[in-house]
Amino acid sequence: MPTVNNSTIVSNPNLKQPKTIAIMKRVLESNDQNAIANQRSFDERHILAINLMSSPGSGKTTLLEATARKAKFKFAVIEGDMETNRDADRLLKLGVNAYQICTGTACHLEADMVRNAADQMNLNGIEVLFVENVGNLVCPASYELGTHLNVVLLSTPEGDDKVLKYPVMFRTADLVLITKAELAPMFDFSVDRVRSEVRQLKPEIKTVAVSAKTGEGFDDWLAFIEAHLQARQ
Ligand SMILES: Nc1nc2c(ncn2[C@@H]2O[C@H](COP(=O)(O)OP(=O)(O)OP(=O)(O)O)[C@@H](O)[C@H]2O)c(=O)[nH]1
Ligand SMILES: [Mg+2]
Repeated sequence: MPTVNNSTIVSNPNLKQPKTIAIMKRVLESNDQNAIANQRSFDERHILAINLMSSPGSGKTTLLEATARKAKFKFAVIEGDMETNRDADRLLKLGVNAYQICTGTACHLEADMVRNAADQMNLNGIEVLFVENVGNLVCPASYELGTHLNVVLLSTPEGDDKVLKYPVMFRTADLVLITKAELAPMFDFSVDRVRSEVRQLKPEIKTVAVSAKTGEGFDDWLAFIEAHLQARQ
């Protein structure tokens, strides 16, 4: 087994077979076509679509709950989880127009799932459509959904070393939200380290620290969305 820096790399020979590579390429190409169609449909309806991605439990749904309490713009949510309607139910309870996708075994959303969900929803008057992806810091980064913006969350209990360990995900980001910011001292989490590593990957990405408990950072989070809404008018 090959090793790098004394660590063992687990290699699956099947993934390197030309046939497997060709199938993956076709899946991604077909997904890209669906994503382009989604974006055209969002544009026609003047909807700003935002893909929220992060590890499980880093605070995506909590961010949306807090956004529902503070935002002036009208938004709807497509929720992606492997099982249960729990996240959509949390938002429906607050009066948010939310629709749950259960992916079964898939660890990410794909563009056709988002299209089917959007077709089931009444999006009249909606200005922003959030898509909460399945909790996973790896796979969702490879599947375009047709959203206009990617927001990647990193919560303080996960540790401040994650940006360069999961660069594919963080490179897709238009905004990085450091969530559970009030817990940073408890987890020796350095916001400065994350900011600097995000800049190292992609200098133009903005990083905002937020806390759903204290309200820290929410003005900046809402201002980010408002600025994109205005830019599209
Ligand atoms: N202390 C603290 N806890 C938070 C904050 N935001 C979220 N949490 C907690 O973190 C836990 C997970 O939050 P969720 O919003 O469900 O996380 P998620 O990213 O939607 O999780 P999945 O949908 O399973 O991927 C909950 O117990 C929240 O109460 C925060 O700002 N501070
Ligand atoms: Mg959630």
